[in-house]
Amino acid sequence: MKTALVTGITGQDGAYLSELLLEKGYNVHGIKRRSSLFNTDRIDHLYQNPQDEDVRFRLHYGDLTDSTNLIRIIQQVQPDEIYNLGAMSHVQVSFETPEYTANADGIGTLRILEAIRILGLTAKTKIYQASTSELYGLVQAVPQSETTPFYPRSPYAVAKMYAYWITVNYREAYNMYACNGILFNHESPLRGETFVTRKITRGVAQIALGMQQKLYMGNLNAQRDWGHAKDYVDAMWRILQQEKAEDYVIATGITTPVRDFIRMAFAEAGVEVEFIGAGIEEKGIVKSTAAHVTALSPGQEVVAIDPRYFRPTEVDLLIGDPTKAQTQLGWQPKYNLAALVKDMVHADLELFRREKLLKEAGFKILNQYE
Ligand code: NDP
Ligand code: GDR
Repeated sequence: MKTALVTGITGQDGAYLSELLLEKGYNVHGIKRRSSLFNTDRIDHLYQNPQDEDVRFRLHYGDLTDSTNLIRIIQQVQPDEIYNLGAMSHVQVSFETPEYTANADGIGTLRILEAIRILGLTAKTKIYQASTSELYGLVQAVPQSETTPFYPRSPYAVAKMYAYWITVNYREAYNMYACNGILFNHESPLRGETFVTRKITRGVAQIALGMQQKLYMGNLNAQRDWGHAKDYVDAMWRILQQEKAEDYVIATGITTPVRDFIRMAFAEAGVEVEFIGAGIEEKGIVKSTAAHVTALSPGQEVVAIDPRYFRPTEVDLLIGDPTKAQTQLGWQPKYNLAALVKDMVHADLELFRREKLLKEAGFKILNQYE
């Protein structure tokens, strides 16, 4: 039975990966941060009492900014595989917290690699590093593959660039099995509430149920290669099961503007929308082709642009080339964009139907997020 250690286990990918590894018979250990409120909603269904027999899912308190804690946990767990998914993962927030982002996302990866070396586990422990399509940043060429040059456009992407190269360097310097999965955007009903897809599907659900009037958005022209997180965690596992440690792009190969995701999400909830207006310009660039989006029936404005959501530097276009993953890993996604949108919209409709019932019964409803 193999043992895996997952950082970022309370996040979207950590939850799906834990399910997959448990199904495959792994012992799964996860690192979670202490917080003043419970932060384990996504993995509560996997929880086992430490007192139970045959416990295969265990959590440890820890933080990627704390090396001694990482060394202690890795020494205790002696993992066959580490999936380093922990990160301050929000691109826009990284402009507000650049130093912390560099520490957790960049140096955090170094701390894991060094812990493996210090503990003499270089021959035993394989490492997966959660690298990102944000590394490509300012478009150099499309579709983006393992050989496309990087040009990061945010403190998040610059921190992840350090993590990418330190992983490659430790593989070459110490012969470690350490790999980068360069994953393009992947979403799901478990996606954090402030990422664009989930913000849209939550907004659409609330508007369709009459619980909210309008959604305020940023740049609707950005194009992303969106896949389903369930498919992408399978790729992470495959990356660590190869003869040789290598880096892989994981993507669908299809790109879609944010505007079209909005249209698809409203349509899934039975609301047809029309985009109106010339758009908003900033630094001479039209950031959005529509100033307003109106539901055709009953003619209500349902989306408006708020320039506060424009980023100081934007990543305009991402399209991945997953050929290497398809041929070498045998990886194929099961979900296309329509199936992803359907999954997310219906999960949020369900969630907000319940919220509405609670609200009508006099209970407080969930926080609204930006
Ligand atoms: P989430 O934001 O959903 O989850 C991030 C996880 O990291 C959470 O468990 C969070 O804990 C944890 N975390 C944050 N800071 C620290 C820290 N200092 N120490 C330890 N843990 C920390 O991200 P996703 O699941 O979407 O992404 C997983 C990884 O993949 C991230 O590294 C992300 O940057 C990367 N990535 C994601 C892509 C995507 O499209 N989803 C694409 C490419 C890469 P808490 O719950 O307490 O906040
Ligand atoms: P991204 O994801 O920055 O690609 O990073 P996000 O969903 O935040 O943004 C995608 C695009 O949508 C535009 N956008 C908005 N974004 C947000 N969050 N809120 C808005 O209101 C809004 N309006 C328009 C953005 O400008 C952007 O162009 C995600 C994260 O998961 C990273 O951790 C990961 O590395 C990359 O995907 C791949």
